[in-house]
Amino acid sequence: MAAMEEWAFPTRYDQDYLPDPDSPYWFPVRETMDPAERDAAVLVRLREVMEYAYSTSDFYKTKWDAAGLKPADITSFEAFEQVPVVTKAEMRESQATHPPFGDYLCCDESEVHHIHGTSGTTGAPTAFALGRRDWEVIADNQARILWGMGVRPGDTVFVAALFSLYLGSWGAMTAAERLRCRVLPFGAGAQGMTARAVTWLARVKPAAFYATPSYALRLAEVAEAEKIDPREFGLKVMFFSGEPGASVPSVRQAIEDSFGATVIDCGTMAEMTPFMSASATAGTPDGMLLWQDIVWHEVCDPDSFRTVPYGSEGTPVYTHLERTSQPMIRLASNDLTRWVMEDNPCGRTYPKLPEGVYGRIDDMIHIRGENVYPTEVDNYLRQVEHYGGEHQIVVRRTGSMDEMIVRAECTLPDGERSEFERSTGSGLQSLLGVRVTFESVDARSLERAEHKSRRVVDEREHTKRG
Ligand code: 8LH
Repeated sequence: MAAMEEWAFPTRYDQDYLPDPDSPYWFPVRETMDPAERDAAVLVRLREVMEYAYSTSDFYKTKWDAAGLKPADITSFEAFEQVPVVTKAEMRESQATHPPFGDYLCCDESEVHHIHGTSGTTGAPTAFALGRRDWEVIADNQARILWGMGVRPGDTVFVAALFSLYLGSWGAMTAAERLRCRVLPFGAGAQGMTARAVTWLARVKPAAFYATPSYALRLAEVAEAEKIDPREFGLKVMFFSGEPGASVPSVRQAIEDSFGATVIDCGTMAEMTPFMSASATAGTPDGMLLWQDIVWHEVCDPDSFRTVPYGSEGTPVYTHLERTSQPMIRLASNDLTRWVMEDNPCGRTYPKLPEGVYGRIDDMIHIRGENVYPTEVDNYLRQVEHYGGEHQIVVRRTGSMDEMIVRAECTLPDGERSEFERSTGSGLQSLLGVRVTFESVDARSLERAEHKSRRVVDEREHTKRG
């Protein structure tokens, strides 16, 4: 086995490197090596990252001292699985007592190059500090993943996501710049911007496009309303992150049909930037591969945080292998997925999430003993004839009973919807195994997402979040 390319910690990549233009891989060795050999190298790296975090942050030192473990103890993955997970609540607490970045900032504040954060709509915001060297490494990591998606130097990359605190847009932009692409940082969210995006896409005809899946569907609707066929944009690759969608079969199909481009799912969490470390490739376009030499991804039992066997479902737990500013070591995602290890058509020897990330544990609707994933409703409705493209799920308690109301748009006139309502309602009920009150509303009457969609309104007191 040849040596792993640029495998050193702290990482510094050659900023002029580009792969052989005919190679599907950026780093052929790291991407296609025997997974057992890669895992052995990762285990050494995990110890190095832990040594670094232990010696540079009170947060990790206190946490691991309390758990009675030292970085030097991490001589096996079984030992690593004993490392307590980091939660978002702990980070919020750390930032409250050590503003603004918390005591898990492992570099000097003068090294901080970008500050991003959570929107703070559901509580105190969290700040993400990204070091100067980390930013460069992130760009390199994600340029490598874009290469895997089939994006090439000289391609125009249209970034249609919020340019603000959100890291998705910036991460896509810096990666495309490193790949020597032309970036069009269009953004999203301002009034009238979607119609302008249609004009720009039709004029510039970019090769690649980045957004949330909901936003791509919204864009297709706006284009169609303006009598422009989104296929005329000539897009080759559309890559998505931020929410489930690109791996939800009917959503993926709707995007592919509208735009005629390859749909790629990617994305972990903003804290985990390079967030594209879970990503499909041009040769393995379905699901997401876990690029284990960039970020160590575990799929774990949500109670014990021990990894579950391949083939099983669990919650992703992430560890940075190359970050030095705010390295996350066993960050609990609270999401749900299933992982497998099989031969990937693209030749990369990474594990895979065949159905992507289905959703967040706390977005799953628990109703009368059943668990309902909002994505199941989305996937079903998109296959129904006369569905108008948007819906809402309301869960409320009436007396002692929980009730689920699905309100979906319908393209038929008001007087002609009884069969649509009857068959869609009963179809949903048998799919989900719970009673559903189904209502239709006019097409285009529900709000469209400019960013991530929020379709569930849970009015029950006991599930309300702070
Ligand atoms: C996803 C996915 C996906 C994210 N499939 N669910 O966009 C990537 C980063 C920048 C991001 O969105 O970070 P943020 O705002 O911290 O949100 C992370 C959550 O978003 C994550 O825990 C998931 O619930 C969701 N998510 N990408 C399904 N491809």
